[in-house]
Amino acid sequence: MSRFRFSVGPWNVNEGVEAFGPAVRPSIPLEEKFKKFAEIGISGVQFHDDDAVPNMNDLSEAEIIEEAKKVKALLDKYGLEAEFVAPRLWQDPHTTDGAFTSNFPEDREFAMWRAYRSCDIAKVLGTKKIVLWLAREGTLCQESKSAVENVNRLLDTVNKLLAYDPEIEVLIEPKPNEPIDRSFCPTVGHVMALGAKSIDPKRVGCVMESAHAILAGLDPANEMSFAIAMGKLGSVHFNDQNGVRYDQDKSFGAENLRSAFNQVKVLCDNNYGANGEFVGLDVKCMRTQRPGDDYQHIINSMRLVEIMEEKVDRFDNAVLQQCIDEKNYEKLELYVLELLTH
Ligand code: 3MF
Ligand code: MG
Repeated sequence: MSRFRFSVGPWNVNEGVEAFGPAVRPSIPLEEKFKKFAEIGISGVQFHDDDAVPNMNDLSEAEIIEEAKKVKALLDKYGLEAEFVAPRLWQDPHTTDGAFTSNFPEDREFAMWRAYRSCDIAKVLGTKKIVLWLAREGTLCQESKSAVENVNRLLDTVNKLLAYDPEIEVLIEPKPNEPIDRSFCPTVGHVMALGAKSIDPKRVGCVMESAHAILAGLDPANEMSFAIAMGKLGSVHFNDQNGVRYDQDKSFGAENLRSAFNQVKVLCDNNYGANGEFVGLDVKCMRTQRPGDDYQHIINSMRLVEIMEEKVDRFDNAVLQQCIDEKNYEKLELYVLELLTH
C-alpha cells in the first residue's frame, strides 16, 4: 500500500496516435476511464480544459459551466477528485505560433479566454489548481520572437489569472523543448523566478515531470527538491525517459531505478502529500499494447512507486551517517546499489 494518492489524466489512456502513425486502439469514453481509474487505485484525475468540456470553443461561458457540472457528477459517482485543470493550448489552430506568447494579438486573446475558462471549470470540478504546461511558449525560429518581451508576457499571464480568481493557484509545468525548439520557461528555476515576480508569489508553484528534467539535462529528484525547498512543489508528473531524445513518457522507473528511488525518497523525506498533493503519473502506453491492457503502464508506475517506498523505508540513516563520518561515499554507493537490487 502506498502512502501517496495517485492521479492521472484521461490522455494517459489513449488510442496510440504518434508522429508517425495513426490510432491503433479504440477511444474509451471518459466515464469508462474514470471507472477503471477507481478500480486500479487512482484517486485523482488531471484535466485538460477540453477533456472536461469537449468542443469548448463553440460553447458560451454558461454552457461550459453546465458541461463541467456533468463531469463533476461523474467524478463523484466513482469517488474521484479533480487534481487540476490545464488549458490545452497546443492543438488549436489559434496556437500554432504559441499561445500567451504568440506574435499575434488575437491568438494571445484566445489563449487568455481558454485560461480563464480553465479557472471556471476548475471551480466546478472542485479544485483550485490551474496547470500551465507552456507547450508552445518559445520558438522554432529563434529570431521570430523577443525572449525578453515574451518572458514578460508569461508573467503578465500569470498575474491576470491570479487576479481573475483570488482562490486559484497557478502551477507551471516546465519543459525545455518539444513541441517548440527553445522554451521561454524551461526548468523549475525559471518557474520559481516567474512566481517570485508575480503579484501573489504564494499562489504560484510548479509541477515537476521526471522526463522534462531529463530532457533539460537535469536530475529529476534535484528539480523536485529545489521546488520543495522553495515550498512550491504543487504536483509531480512521475514517468521515465531514455536520455535526451523525443519525449517518451515511459512508465515510472522503466529506465532508471536509482533515479526513481531518489525521486520517491525526496517526496517521502519531505512529507510530500501532507497538504493533499497527489503523485501524478504522466505516462504513455506503448503503441503495441492491446485494447484492455492499456492501463498496464499506470499499474506498473504505481507498483514502482510502492516498491521504492519500501526501499526508502529500509534506507538506514545510521549507515548513511557512518559513511559520512568515514567520508566513504564509495561504501554508501554500494549500500544503495545493494538496497536497490535486494
Ligand atoms: C507534455 C506534458 C503534458 C502536461 C499536461 C498537463 C500532455 O510533455 O507533460 O501532457 O503534463 O498537459 O499540464
Ligand atoms: Mg506532464
